[in-house]
Amino acid sequence: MENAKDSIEVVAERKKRALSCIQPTGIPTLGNYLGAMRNWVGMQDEMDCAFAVADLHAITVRQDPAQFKKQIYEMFALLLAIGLDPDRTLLFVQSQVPAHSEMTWLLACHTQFGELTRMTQFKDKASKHADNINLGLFAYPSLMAADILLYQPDYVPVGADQKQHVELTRDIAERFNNLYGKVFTIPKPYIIKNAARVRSLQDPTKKMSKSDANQNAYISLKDDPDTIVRKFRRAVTDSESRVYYGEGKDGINNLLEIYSAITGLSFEQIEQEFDGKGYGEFKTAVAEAVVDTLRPIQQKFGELIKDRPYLEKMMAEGAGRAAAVAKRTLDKALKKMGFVVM
Ligand code: ATP
Ligand code: LTN
Repeated sequence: MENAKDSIEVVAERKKRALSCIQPTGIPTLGNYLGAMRNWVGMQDEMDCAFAVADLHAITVRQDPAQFKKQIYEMFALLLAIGLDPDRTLLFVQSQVPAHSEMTWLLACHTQFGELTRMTQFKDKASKHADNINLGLFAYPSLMAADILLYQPDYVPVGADQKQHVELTRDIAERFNNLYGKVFTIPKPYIIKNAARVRSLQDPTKKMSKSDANQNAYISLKDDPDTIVRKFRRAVTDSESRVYYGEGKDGINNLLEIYSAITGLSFEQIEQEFDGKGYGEFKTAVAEAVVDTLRPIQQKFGELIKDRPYLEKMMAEGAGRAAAVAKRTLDKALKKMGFVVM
């Protein structure tokens, strides 16, 4: 009796778990930061967190090997620079944990062709890279499901564009559990409403994307203060001059969302702050708020990126810890399916 009671308490007290990953396909934008990465930092206080550089996902489109390697180091350094703490949080590089590739095959055999053809990201990327619609691009969600399910997270903090992939992961996990018995925790997408979809500064109907051909469309986390101010000054708005959130004001709405996400002020408070002032003044204020937010991150990043031995040490530690967790889930899945696990 004693034991049963104890175990109930332990279950109730288990900290929630969260996992997310980011592809090393370039320097992240303000959209990646506000929509996803910044929220990860705060989550460390409440949950057991794991975050990874999804390098295997990045090769679904062609990468130049030398550039790719640089981007993997940069993304890992950036995770540290934004304030993810390797003492509390599991930080690792996906390809350094072989269980991700192994689990992908098991899950690919439980992912339906029809499901994959419905994925918006696949349709988008297939049309952008029409000369290279490879099997990996199509199977991308099975690898993402493996990333997630190996760590049994309760939440997957992502921007709104990834919700569909997390929902497919849930379907795959439920299908697997129904067939073989409970192996996987069913994860939920965790989408921060504020800044879930930061828009392009040049076409505010589209999301801000680091692969946009027009550099004025996005703020890179590496942009210097002058560049940030210049890009915000050029941001596309509308022909009015009053700062308020409204229909047909996509450009201003986007700036309001960015400013609100950074300052914590509500739209009403911001509207009051800029009452009687024009777009120029508002754009400058948004730019300055962004510069102030990025300054400490850029400083830390500058120090870390010069120290490859330190980054490699952190990668090795993270990969070791991640492999132990991942192997446990992989073995459980293999056993339940009937494989002979040694
Ligand atoms: P790419 O431009 O190369 O397709 P991306 O900029 O969309 O990539 P990812 O690496 O795919 O970036 O995304 C990393 C995380 O950032 C994901 O959780 C994604 O949902 C989030 N994210 C990406 N763009 C935005 C945005 N504009 N606003 C809010 N969140 C975003
Ligand atoms: N597909 C995601 C990156 C990604 C991911 C994951 C996110 C790969 N594996 C696991 C959350 C959990 C993207 O393109 N942003």
